[in-house]
Amino acid sequence: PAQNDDQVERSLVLVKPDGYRRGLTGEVLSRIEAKGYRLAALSVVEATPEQLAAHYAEHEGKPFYEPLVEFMSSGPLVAAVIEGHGCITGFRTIAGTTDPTTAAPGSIRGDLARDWGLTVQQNIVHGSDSPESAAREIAIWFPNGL
Ligand code: RTP
Ligand code: MG
Repeated sequence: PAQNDDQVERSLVLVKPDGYRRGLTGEVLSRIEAKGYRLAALSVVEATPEQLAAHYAEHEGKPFYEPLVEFMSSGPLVAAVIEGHGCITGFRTIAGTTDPTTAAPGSIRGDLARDWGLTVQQNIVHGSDSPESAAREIAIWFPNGL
């Protein structure tokens, strides 16, 4: 059947330092590919303070902002651009809700995120929440283009 090219999206996915440290990068990428999304770019990086300030600008001033930035600076992370029909909403669905405690079984956070003595911020992945966020975030993590 004909596909609607308007729905081909890109989303910025991060495997956060907890996911990378625990060796879950392959599991996350495997779920993305199994779902049918394509990897358009992939990189292991240590986030700079500037990247994190830009990425989390909407949360500046919130009580969890400083611990979040500290956690995101605690080790390497994996940045990826994924591509596919409806992949922005689709990836957030396979990621599960923000809090790993209540994230549905079958989701990345529901299946893999532990919260034993950890905080809600250690939830393995990030995914863009809108086309505007995706464009903004892709420029932050892939400043030289894809
Ligand atoms: P993300 O941006 O990482 O995909 O997650 P999200 O949309 O589900 O959550 P968001 O509200 O954008 O929050 C960004 C990240 O901040 C941490 N967080 N901690 N109450 C808290 O301690 C709290 N709330 C949010 C999480 O790491 C969340 O993913
Ligand atoms: Mg978010």
